[in-house]
Amino acid sequence: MLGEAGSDNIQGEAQKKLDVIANEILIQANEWGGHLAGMASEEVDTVQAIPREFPKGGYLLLFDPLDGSSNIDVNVSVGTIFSVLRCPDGCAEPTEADFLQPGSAQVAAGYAVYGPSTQLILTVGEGVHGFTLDREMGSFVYTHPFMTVPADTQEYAINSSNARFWEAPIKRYVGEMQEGKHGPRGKDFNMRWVASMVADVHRILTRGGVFMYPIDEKCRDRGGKLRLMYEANPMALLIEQAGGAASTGRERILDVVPTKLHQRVPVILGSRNEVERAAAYHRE
Ligand code: AFP
Repeated sequence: MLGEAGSDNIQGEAQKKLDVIANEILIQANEWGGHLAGMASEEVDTVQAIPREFPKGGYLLLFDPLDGSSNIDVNVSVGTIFSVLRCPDGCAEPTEADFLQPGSAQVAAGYAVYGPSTQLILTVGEGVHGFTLDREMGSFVYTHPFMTVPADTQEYAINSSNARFWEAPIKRYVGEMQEGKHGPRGKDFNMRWVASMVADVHRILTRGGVFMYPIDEKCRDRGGKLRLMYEANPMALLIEQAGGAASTGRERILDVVPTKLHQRVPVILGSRNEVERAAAYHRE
């Protein structure tokens, strides 16, 4: 089950076998239900039509079938991220243009995290709700009503091996946190980085924090590292619904108007006061 599948996805990244399998499972599980007009997957370059033999509905589903795939071989948490949009009127055969809606248009978003327990975290625009898989019953139990992100935190998540490539505002923001209680912030900060966005965001929804994948010199040409439609938008909706904030550093993520399906953006999200501070440093 593990290892390379020997093929590349649209982003030019090697696909793991589990990425391919997860993608196929999600398509097969969602194509026949009658709710969807079309799907788009991080692992597939074009939009995924609903086969003719199945009924169609009014929604578009976007997903990252297996986020954090570099963690598969080392048995660390991975997850599935999804976003739901309304299909514009008269959208019988949706094209890429029908999917290019800002994150604020999402009608639902969520993720499943495959960790010590399997949890499904969901928003339909009325708070964030968590469900835990009971393997004996074979169903998800509603265990975490109205999850919230505290406005302040002393924990941040960033891949600091990229520090030399960061822009000045992020260097300043992270540098001040690293100076701890003797620096301008006057308090010590803790750092975590799982390299599965699902797991990092799940920690923030559980105990607060700020997650960053900013633009840097390595990913500037691509616009960032994380994908707007499959990672940034669904996570931004969840975080905002939980009382946090989500920014590119220069604008609210949910306001970004996409120009292509596999677009990438810088991401700063989590505890509101920290995200606002990082955005203020960008404005300066
Ligand atoms: P993959 O799913 O393609 O492995 O990427 C995971 C991810 O998009 C996101 O989940 C992580 O936060 C981020 O990449 C980790 O990136 P680095 O390996 O550069 O730290």
